[in-house]
Amino acid sequence: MKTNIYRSFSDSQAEGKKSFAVLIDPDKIDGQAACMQLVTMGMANQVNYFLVGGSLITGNNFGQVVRLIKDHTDIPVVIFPGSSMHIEPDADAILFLSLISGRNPDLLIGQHVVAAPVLKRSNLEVLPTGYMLVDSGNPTTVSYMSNTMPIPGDKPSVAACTAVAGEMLGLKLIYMDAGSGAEQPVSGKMISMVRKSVNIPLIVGGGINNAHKAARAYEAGADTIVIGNGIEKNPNLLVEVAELTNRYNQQMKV
Ligand code: 1GP
Repeated sequence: MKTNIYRSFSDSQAEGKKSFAVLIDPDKIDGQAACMQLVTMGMANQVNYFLVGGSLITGNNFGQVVRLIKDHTDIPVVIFPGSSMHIEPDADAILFLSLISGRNPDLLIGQHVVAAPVLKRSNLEVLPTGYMLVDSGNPTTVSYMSNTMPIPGDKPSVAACTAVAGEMLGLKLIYMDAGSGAEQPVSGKMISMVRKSVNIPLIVGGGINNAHKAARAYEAGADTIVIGNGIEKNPNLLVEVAELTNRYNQQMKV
């Protein structure tokens, strides 16, 4: 079983380093040129990961987007699947998401059973991930599509207990997500409480649409932040957050 990508998450966490993942939604990216622009900017600014996926993918260019990125950069490509159909063997790894904030058995274990034999035959590194949706003020695509109730944004202890349970079940990453385009990102208080409660790497995303919010998530204890929407609207945000990430990591060396 491959472990390289997981090791990069856990080594960074152990060293106190932050990492930055750019999410590309194949449905939203406006053609090859726009995708290439992000790839080029990602390389120039040492982005750590490209995540490819989304909770509702209606087009058929998922594989094309993965291959385009893989053909032009060594930055790892990690699938962020919306369903068991989103498996692309040309990627490096897949977040094997169990939606532990919800009580929908299909997203806790059902789709995984369908995906397991396909993943077993593939060369993808499987990253067992406790996925936690957090209420952000407005209904997001992911909360609607998953038919689950997100964790209330003002209940950090519920989030912490959920994350601890995920870790005890053997999940290797926790991903807290306010949902793509969320009005409010996950609060610093919730991030900080979850960070203190578990030892595994913590990914945070949803609604981080400026460098200030990115800094707040890092300060609160996120090891990795994911940005999609904000970069779709303003590609220069990629540069700003990459600089922020590098600044954090330089401080760690002092
Ligand atoms: C969504 O966490 C990701 O699932 C990223 O969210 O698109 O709001 O950056 P944004």
